[in-house]
Order: sequence, then C-alpha cells, then structure tokens
Amino acid sequence: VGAEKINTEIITLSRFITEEQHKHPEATGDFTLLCQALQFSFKSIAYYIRRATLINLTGLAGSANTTGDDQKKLDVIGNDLFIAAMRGSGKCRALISEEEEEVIYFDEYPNAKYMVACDPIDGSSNLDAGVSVGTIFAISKLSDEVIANGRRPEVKDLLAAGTELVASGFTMYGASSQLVITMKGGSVNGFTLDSALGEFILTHPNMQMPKKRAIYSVNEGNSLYWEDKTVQYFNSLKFPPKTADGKDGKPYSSRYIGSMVADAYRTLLYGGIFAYPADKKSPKGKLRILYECAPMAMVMEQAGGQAVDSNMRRLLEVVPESIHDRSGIYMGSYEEMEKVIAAHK
Ligand code: P6P
Repeated sequence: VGAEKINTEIITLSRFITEEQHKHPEATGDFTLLCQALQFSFKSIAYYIRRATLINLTGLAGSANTTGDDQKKLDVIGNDLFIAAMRGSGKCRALISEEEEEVIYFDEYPNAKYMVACDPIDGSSNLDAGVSVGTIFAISKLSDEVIANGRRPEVKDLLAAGTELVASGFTMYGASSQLVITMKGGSVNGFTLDSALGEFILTHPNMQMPKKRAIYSVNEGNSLYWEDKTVQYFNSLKFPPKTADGKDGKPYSSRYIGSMVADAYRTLLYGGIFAYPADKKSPKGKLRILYECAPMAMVMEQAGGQAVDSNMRRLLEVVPESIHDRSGIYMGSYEEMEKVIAAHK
C-alpha cells in the first residue's frame, strides 16, 4: 500500500501574511510584523486558557473593568499579554481594549501606522464552565498626517466606521485554537493552531458562509424587552406558516452559546443568523462597536453574508460615539439577513 501522501505544502499564518505582503509592492512589512505580534498574543492567551484550571487561573480577579464587568483573572492576563504584544511590535500607535477605560498610546513609536481595537477574552463569563471564549481584533490605519507628525491620534480620529478597517478577525479558544482573519477587500481564511509546531496552519481557505441555514442564535431571555418587530421576526422562525398542502412548516433550530466568538464561528461555518438586538433594557444594544460588532461584521460580509444594526443600517457604516460605544447587531447568512431586514421594515 502506497505511503499516505504527506502534505508538505503547509501554509502557516506567517507565510500567508508574507505572501499577502508581496502582492502589494508598496507594502513596508509593518502590517506583517503587527500580525506576527498579534498571533503571538493568541498563542500566549491560548496557553494560559488551556492551563487555567490547572494553575488556579479561573475565577474572579477581584477587580472590575471599565464597563463594570467583574474581571476574571484571565481577562486581566489576556489584556496584559495583548498590550505587551502590541507594544513590542513597534507597529501599533494606539490600542483600544475592552479592559481599558482609555486609549493606550505607544509613544515610544510615534510614527507607528496602526490602531488596534480588541476584546482580549470575549465571553470570559463562560470561562469557568469550559465554554469556548475568544479574542476579537480590528486593525485600522492612522491618517498619513497623524503618522507623519508622530502626534497622538485624537480619540475622534479612532472613532471611524468599520468600512475603514484594514483587517479584522478573531481567535476562538475551543477544542483547538481557531483563528479567522480577513483583510479589506479580501477573503476570509481560517487557521488552526498546531501546538506542537507553535504555528497557525491554514485549514479553512476562503471561507464562504452558506447563503441560508435554519439556525437562529439569540438570547431569548431578553424577549421581554424586544421591540415588537423583533418578537414577530423570531416568532416567524419558531412558528412558521403551514405549507401549501396544509402541513406544518419547519421551525428553525436555536443555538446560543453566549460567547460571541463561538456563536460567530458556528454561524460562519454552518450559516444562520446571530443577533444581539438593541432592546428596551439596552437601547444601544450590548455588544461594542469597535471590538465586537465591526470586526465580526467585516468577517461576515467578506464571507458572503451581511451585518446590520437594530435600525437595519449596514453595521460597517455605523460610527461609534465613544471608544466603548455599543450597537444592536444582526449578522449571518445573506438570505437569512434579507429576512431580518424585511421583517424590520
Ligand atoms: P448575554 C459575552 O459576555 C458577550 O460579550 C458576548 O461574547 C456574547 O455574545 C454576549 O455578551 C452574551 O450576552 O446577555 O446573552 O449573556
């Protein structure tokens, strides 16, 4: 029997990013180095998450973050690891983190070109239960004027719509560490961390989300607070009309993990919709624009789907009013999103 053909054409994230760089003659390599630092932060966060229970890293840190969430020990460690990696890259000028009230400026690199927004450990309230959590990131480029004169970008310079993003993605720390990244105008690519090699390997090239799938993902515990059109929309999925020949329609399946990265990754792979609507309890929604909604919206759109806010505006065109500003969000398969939009007209 012939030896199994070993795949020697292994594409690591480093190689993928480098090959991307070579497609752009004007590229300086700064983005490549920034991504190297990013992937190191994912590897180190993954390392601690996998050992958390063993080295007593679960549970509360005894502190609270900017929006009052109780910080888990891993929230603090994940945030510190991420800040150190961005600082060490020398290519990040400003960093916005869910765990930091103010923008962090790396003044030691006054001419660095990039701003990074991140949620170092999204879904951390699920950590102790062993549910997949993740790191969400969004990369944007500062204006030539800010880069040239090396001044600190004003906060207003950082409050840009998601259409300005250069790249975005997330790493989900689940059964394995799955990284999903997309660059402006490009495809969505998935990488799996091979811990033995210490490399993210391309395992899901050019991810295209199914155009439709009868799965909805929302916290129904908030139904009491939903707008009427939202209630009607989800009811139309749960109680579908009878078919022409009088048979019961087929209801959608409900899947809700409560960790955005895990719900987003499943939606990307299987299709369906994920929603965290703005409602009477959270009029601006719960999820943050800069480091949850916008990066995920860019991934969903570039994988062939859509993402809108609770007013059915394209999420990538929503401009945050502050660095921790929130928005309602519906995102997922193209045709499923057409139904959302039609139901909320
Ligand atoms: P709820 C986790 O706390 C998070 O920020 C997202 O990861 C997740 O989608 C959402 O909040 C879950 O919120 O209110 O359903 O527990």
